This record gives sequence, structure tokens and C-alpha cells, in this order.
Amino acid sequence: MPSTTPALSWDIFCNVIDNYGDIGVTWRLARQLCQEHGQRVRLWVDDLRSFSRLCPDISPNLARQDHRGIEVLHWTTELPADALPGDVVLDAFGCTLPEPFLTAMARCRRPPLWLNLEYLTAEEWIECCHGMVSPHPKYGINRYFFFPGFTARTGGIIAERDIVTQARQWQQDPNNRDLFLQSLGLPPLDPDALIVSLFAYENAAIGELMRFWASGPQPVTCLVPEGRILSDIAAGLARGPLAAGDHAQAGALTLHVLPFSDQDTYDRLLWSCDVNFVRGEDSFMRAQLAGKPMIWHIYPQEDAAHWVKLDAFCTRYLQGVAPEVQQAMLALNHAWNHCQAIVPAWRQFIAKRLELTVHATEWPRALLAGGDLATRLMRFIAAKRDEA
Ligand code: TRH
Repeated sequence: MPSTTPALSWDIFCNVIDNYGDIGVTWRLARQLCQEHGQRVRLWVDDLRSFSRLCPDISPNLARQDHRGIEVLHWTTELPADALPGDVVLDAFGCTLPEPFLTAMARCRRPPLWLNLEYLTAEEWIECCHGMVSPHPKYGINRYFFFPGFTARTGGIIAERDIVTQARQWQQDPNNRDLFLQSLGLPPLDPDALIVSLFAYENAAIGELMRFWASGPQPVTCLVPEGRILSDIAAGLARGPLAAGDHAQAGALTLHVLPFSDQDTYDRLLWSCDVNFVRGEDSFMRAQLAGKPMIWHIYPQEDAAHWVKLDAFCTRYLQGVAPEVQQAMLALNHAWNHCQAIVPAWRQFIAKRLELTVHATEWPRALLAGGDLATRLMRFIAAKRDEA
């Protein structure tokens, strides 16, 4: 059902700092606002090349293009002369709006509703800060802080309508998985193998883990989208550089390196695997929606704030789960993020895989009970417009 809020015009600004999370999140949100809430969205992106990795239909060379109903603009220092602000302006992850755009916002008879989309965290303090306002020191325009989170008093998480139902229906028929993996060019997989996807930053622990997998007894098929972990895998297996399309066999371990895909294909990869290693913010959320046990390689922060975030998430995620299952999940997430002592933690985790799978399947429904992020965003905007 489309939202009752009228079709507003949106300007979403995305500054790609590094990696794919910034554009991954904003593109997903832009699509959902357009497709499910009938909003008119302009997405300003300063790095179209990164964008085109996860959305190959995007041309890195066009100043302006339309894709899936969204107007995509290459955000450069020069703003187009007709860049008049829409009804809602959203800057993702605290990116700085261009000064001429801010001036144009201040000149509007009714200034746009201005939001800052923050990083996702399970920490409790965000409940107090979600929705808080801060007037711009020079122009006085109100800017609201919108915090994605895991509770009813936060902005929720990005999830397309019916995505969980869609995933579960797809997962019910094993043919879907087999056909999907074949479509990636993979040979038929060993039916007894544990299938693992591996998307991670550099991690020195991977060699030890791969050698453990190779030593058996359980066959493991590891599917690795090309990226930063590949050099550590190659070193761990004492072989030359790896690239998309490469396959390797070492004892009980079969390794396939996959090309970096579009977001929908990556979702299907997560739905297909028994265990998913993910990283950052967006793949971390997609793995939760996939309903499979996961290990999170959290984006490391200089002040070590990521450890607090990791523990806050694990505590929330594991509420009500048996202590030994909690311990298994915590131990592996810690070992992976410390890049050490991975084998005992993996053994502990895999011994509790069935319990973790049951929990992972149930988790998303509770998470989405108060509505997904786009729905909460629309509610927030409707309330602020009513107040004005
Ligand atoms: O790329 P990331 O490490 O991004 C990070 C985080 O978002 C972090 O919070 C942020 O501060 C930092 O960047 C700057 O991880 P993330 O968030 O999982 O983003 C990856 C995106 O790429 C996600 O949208 C899924 C998508 N993807 C594909 O579309 N195809 C693929 O094959 C793979 C592996 C990922």
C-alpha cells in the first residue's frame, strides 16, 4: 500500500568516503522511497564509479541520468543552475551540503525539511538523539537527526516491503539456490558442503581458518566476492593473486571467487549460504534479513568505538538466546574482528549453527515490527509537516 504522504520531492546527498556502504545505503533508500512510497527522488553522488560497481546500469560519466525512476546527479563542485531544493533534503552520514545549495534552501519560502541520516548502531543512547533538531548556525534552517536502529524509538532499519517473506519463500525451494549458483557460473556444489559467503576487510585470521576448513572433516565451499580480503586468502593458501572467476581446491575446502555483483544478486548470495561473513553497515543488515547465522566484520574506527558498537549489537541480537549459543556468536565475532584465535571460536560457533539458524530466521520479524526505516521516515516527515 503506498503511503498517504503526498509525492514529495527529495534531494539525497551521498559523499562516498570509501568502500560501498555510503552509496549502498543511499541507493537502497532512494529506490524504496520512490518505489514503495511514490516519492520523487534526486540522488546526488560524488563517486559514480563506486556506484556503478553495485549498480552496473549507472554510467560513471554522465552528469545526470535516470535509473529505476530516480534522477541520479553527479555531485561535483559546480551545481547545476536549476538545482532548486526539493521538499525534503537528506544528507547521508553527515556529509556537508554544498554552500550554494544551502543558500538556495534558506531562500525558499518554505525551507525544505532537512534530515541527516546517521550511521546504524544498536547503542541505547541513540534513542535520546533520534529526531533531535539542530538549527544551522548561519541560515537557521532546522536539521533533524535520523538514527537507524534496532528499537521502536529509533529510525529502524532499511528493508524493502515483503523482503523477508520473499527471502523465506525463495529459500524454501533448494532449486532456487542451485539455479542461482549455476547462474553465477559455479559448478554443482557438494550437497554435503557447508556453504559460506565471505565479504570482509583485510583479515590476517583468514589463512588459519582456510587451512582449518581444508583439513576437514566437513567439506566447506567458500564463495568470496572480489574485494579486500583476497590477498589474505591467497597468502593463507600460499598461492598467487586471486581474481573474480578463480577457483581453488585445498583438501575439504573449495573456494570460488565471484565478481562483485549488483545488490539484488548479492542478496541472493546471502540467502543461499549457510553462514555469511559480512562487513560495514549494509551487508550486515542484509545478512540479518537473509535469516542465516552471520559474522560481522565491523568497519574499524580509530578511537575503537566499533568495539562498543559490536558488543551493543551482539547483546541486542542475542537477547533470550541460550547462554552457550550467545557465547558461540560472541566468541567468533570477537576473534574475527581481532583477527586472531579463529579456529577455536569457529568450532564453537559451528557447533551451535542449528540454534543460531533458528534464531536468525526469527530475528527480522521482531526487528521490523515497528516498520522499516523508509516507513518511519515517511511518518516522521508527515508529523513535521503537520507541525509546521
Ligand atoms: O563497503 P562497506 O565496507 O561499507 C562501509 C560501511 O558502510 C561503513 O559503515 C562505512 O562507514 C564505510 O563503508 C565508509 O560495507 P557495506 O556497508 O556492507 O557495503 C557494501 C555494499 O555493497 C552493500 O550495499 C552490498 C553491496 N554489495 C553488492 O552490491 N555486491 C557485492 O557483490 C557485494 C559483496 C556487496
